Amino acid sequence: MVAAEFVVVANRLPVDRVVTADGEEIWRTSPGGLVAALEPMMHTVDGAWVGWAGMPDLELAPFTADGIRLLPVPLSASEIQLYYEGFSNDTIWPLYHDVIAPPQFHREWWDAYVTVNLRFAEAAATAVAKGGTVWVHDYQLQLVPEMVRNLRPDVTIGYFHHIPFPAHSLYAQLPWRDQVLRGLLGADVIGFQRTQDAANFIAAVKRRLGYETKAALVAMPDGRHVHVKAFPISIDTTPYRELARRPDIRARAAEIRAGLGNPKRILLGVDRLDYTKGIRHRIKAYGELLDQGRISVEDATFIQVASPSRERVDAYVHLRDEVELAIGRINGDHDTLGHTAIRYLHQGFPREEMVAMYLAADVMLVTALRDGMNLVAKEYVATRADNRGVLVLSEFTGASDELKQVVRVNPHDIEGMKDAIVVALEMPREEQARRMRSLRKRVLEHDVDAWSRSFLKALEHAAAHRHHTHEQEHA
Ligand code: GDG
Repeated sequence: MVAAEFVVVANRLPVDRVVTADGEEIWRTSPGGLVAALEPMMHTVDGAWVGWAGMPDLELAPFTADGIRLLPVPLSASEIQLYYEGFSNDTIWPLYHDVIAPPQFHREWWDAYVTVNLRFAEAAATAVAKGGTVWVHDYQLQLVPEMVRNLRPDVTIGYFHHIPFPAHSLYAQLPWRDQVLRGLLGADVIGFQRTQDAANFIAAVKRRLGYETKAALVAMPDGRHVHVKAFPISIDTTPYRELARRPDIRARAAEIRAGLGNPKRILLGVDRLDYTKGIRHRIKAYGELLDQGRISVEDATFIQVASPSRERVDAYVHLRDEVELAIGRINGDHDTLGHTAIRYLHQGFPREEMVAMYLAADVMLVTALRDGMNLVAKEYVATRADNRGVLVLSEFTGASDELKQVVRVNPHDIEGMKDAIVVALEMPREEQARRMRSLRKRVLEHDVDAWSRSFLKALEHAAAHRHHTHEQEHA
């Protein structure tokens, strides 16, 4: 196998298995943000992507999909349970999202996490060319940077963390807190979504490992310097802007409104069905507005898309029950034969349909209790070419550091959220336009391409610095 100059390591390969019209099974790259961000890079340099193909016990040889070289890492059914559903999604995910749900600590989950991280690290270390670059993604693979460094001290390593990094008082609960910090510090550059995440990480490193830090640099005992910084992720705005212009999709948006009985306003929420997204709080606020007669179903219908997620993790099973019970009650109390309070869709949709919903929505509700960034907020903004529409945004999202002209909410404050929803529903056109113009400027200028370029620039800088230090030491 030819060694790759640039290796991406992520839990999932960026492909889905699809069956073509003539019955053939093929892999097609999934249109997710990360692929969009890295695709140009994967084509121009000699790149490869290490990840899991999404199915248990599947041993696949390396293959190419849409010109991207893919190196599948197999996971057994039991590893999926322990490493992925267990440690990643039931220990790290709740702990790093401020313990909104109680994290579960199990030693056998941790053992599987170490084993699987090593498998990913070995695959990357085998694939990468001499002096090449490895870019590791996200909380499922926090030990990979150190493992790759041990196997391949010649390569430059980046790590990007897509979710929040918690305050030390919470992080300290993790029984393997020092191992995880050391795992991450194997990288040359560690990227976070917000400056607060980077600050929390540096504080944990100082406190737990006692390493010296100066501004954004951690001085390691082996003489390396690790660069820790915020690189707020964004979206590829092009498909959203293009779809939003298409006449058929604009017609579909009108059809959606008509299908709901032409309410005066449409409110929209789009989330994976996850307890971090604040779906229950949002529903409660909207339900109370109806109960109190501050709005009616003719005034404002609420579409909630809750795409199925992590359905084998207990906390998600309970969440679904709670959300569906609450929605059932509100609809039962307030629906009429012509109008519905909440149109709830526990389904995934093609991107075309998502954009039609964004276009139909007068008010977008992003009320996460904690969210690394939240791309939905940016997608909504990208589609609003006519500068209409209002974004209600939780201050606990990474996006709220960048998007200032929103109706900002603390989702724990139900009264505050009710007032914010009313403000959004009643906002005059001119004010909507004034705010949306500035939101669009921010999102269109700071797109995912700008994000990956700035991260890669930091990595190049780190590589140059490492080579320089290496030469000095060996002069
Ligand atoms: C993690 C962090 C961070 C959702 N339902 C459908 C659908 N989606 C798409 C959205 C959006 C994406 O999924 C979700 O991204 P978010 O950023 O909102 O949230 P997470 O999934 O939690 O992502 C987050 C992100 O990583 C990137 O670093 O921002 O904080 O938690 O693109 O549009 N897409 C389609 N159908 C659906 O039904 N097509």
